[in-house]
Amino acid sequence: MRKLRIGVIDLAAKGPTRALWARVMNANLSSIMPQAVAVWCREEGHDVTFLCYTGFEDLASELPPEVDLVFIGAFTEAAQLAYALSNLFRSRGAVTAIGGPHARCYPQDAQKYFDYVLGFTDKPAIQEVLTDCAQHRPLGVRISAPRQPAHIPGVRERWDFISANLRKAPFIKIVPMLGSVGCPYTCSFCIDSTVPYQPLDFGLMKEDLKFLLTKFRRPLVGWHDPNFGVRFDQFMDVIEEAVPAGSIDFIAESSLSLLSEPHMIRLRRNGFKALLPGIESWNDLGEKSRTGATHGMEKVRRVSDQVNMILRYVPYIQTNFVLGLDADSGVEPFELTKRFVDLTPGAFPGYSLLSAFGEAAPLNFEYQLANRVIPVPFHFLNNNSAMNLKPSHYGWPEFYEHVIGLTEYTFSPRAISRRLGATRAFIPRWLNVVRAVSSEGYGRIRHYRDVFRRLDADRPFRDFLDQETTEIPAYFSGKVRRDLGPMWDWLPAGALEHDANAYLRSAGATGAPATDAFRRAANE
Ligand code: B12
Ligand code: SF4
Repeated sequence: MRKLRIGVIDLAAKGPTRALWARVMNANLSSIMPQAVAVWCREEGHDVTFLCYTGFEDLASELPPEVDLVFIGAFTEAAQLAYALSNLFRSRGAVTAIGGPHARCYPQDAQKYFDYVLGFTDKPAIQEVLTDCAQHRPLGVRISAPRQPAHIPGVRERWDFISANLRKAPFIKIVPMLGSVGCPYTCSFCIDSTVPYQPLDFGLMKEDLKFLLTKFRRPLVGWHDPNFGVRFDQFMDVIEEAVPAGSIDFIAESSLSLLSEPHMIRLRRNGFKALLPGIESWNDLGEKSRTGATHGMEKVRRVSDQVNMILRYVPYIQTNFVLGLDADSGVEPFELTKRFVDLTPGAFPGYSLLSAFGEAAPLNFEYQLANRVIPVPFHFLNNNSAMNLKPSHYGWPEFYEHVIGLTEYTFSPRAISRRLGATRAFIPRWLNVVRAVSSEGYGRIRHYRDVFRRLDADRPFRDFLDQETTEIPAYFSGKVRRDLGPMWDWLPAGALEHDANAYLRSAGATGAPATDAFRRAANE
């Protein structure tokens, strides 16, 4: 095989930003897989240039100049930027490939703009692209490994790329690691509900943790596992056998059901400093928090007690909620969340607007069947900028009024100062304040107020959200244009639109959800 010049681009941002929170965090949002792809390409003997775009670089000048093949990793919010980049690289004669959450959720759309669209990705899948390395236009080829990979290069192998990213992080430097893929639970709204749980190589994890102690005085590891600690004791054994207790700090996303007091004791001993459990709703999704049939205020008290208990063991906790779920109606869910904020002042609540990311989850099939999905441009699909599902029990103005009320309550001077008072450690205390006064708190309040105003004043915008037209309103296109800057000129015609029911159509006559996992099950 000829030696290829390969570019690997990790889009951790969707466009330029100056937000303070982004300055602190964006370099820490780098993904593991683009680094893994870069390692695999080098192992095959190719020249690799790697770039993680965090929104602070001059993208045009940092792009790898002469390449035969480019891999781009993108979330859906960065899809339009990815499409523009692909067009630019194609104009220079390169072949392009996309992988990551967007490619998994919207493969049919990505095929229109890339030569290769990767689903589950392992080394053989990358080798297939490297061997073929040809133009596939107008429709790209879809390549997917039969399942999530059993081996992903560890920190030592990815170190060149990790260290280059972390040089961009001003003071908090999070090393991304992965201990498992998939999840044994089956929450139908989740991309991992159909992906079998699979721990990765424990030996490699131990080696990586030891390696990190040679690089940092006190490393900080962010576990990217969809649900960290499913095999709790095994994971704790790995950490305890690898490094002295408390020598590495850890952050993990874990379901509330795994965060019992005995587990918290062990997590604290092992250096866990931040946890991100999902609460989602007071009326639904009990499976995830294991609150079963408990609803309403009873669930608020129970969850709040548990979160306050967790806060005795770790200094930082972000509790995630989904707003606009079908089980919710009226003002009650929002008022219950305000009570949670009162009862749990040390927690940082993360609010997501209900979103259906293409074929991510089985539930999205039902949303499309019911014709509820709105083709909001990908650029806004990040759980906050816009919502692509009409809430079933709220009109838009009523819904946004509640969202604004809750966000204002959560980031009021009173709530911010109570959070400050209830957080013990220095960095978490101030991180919470920065988050609140930057893009994640005040920024969102401004944005939601703008949306609320437009629901009344901007007819094309409202008609689009009401599914009376599919014409993209000027509000959306103008914003994409501003955010993409010079890259806007490279956005292919029609790339702001997408088929919101592509999943439904791809399932065809069988009526079966067409996620990677369903396809695999069908093939076996
Ligand atoms: C860990 C995680 C995070 C971490 C780390 C993010 C990161 N940059 O990697 C944090 C907490 C920072 C995060 C933030 C966000 N996240 Co997140 N996150 C996850 C989570 C739980 C696990 C993803 C993971 O790493 N899995 C392990 C890897 C190995 O598996 P995988 O992701 O399935 O990837 C496979 C393939 O897609 C492919 N692949 C992946 N990347 C690439 C890249 C290339 C080049 C190639 C060829 C292949 C490839 O190979 C992998 C192996 O088969 C998923 C939910 C889930 N359960 O998957 C959500 C998820 C990916 N996140 C999501 C969202 C929306 C966000 C946010 C926008 C939320 C927000 N408003 O802030 C931000 C965006 C951050 C950013 N721009 O970087 C959505 C994405 C939907 C979408 N289509 O965009 C998901 C799917 C959750 C959901 N809502 O359903 N997230
Ligand atoms: S527990 Fe979390 S990761 Fe697992 S299926 Fe449910 S939402 Fe997804």
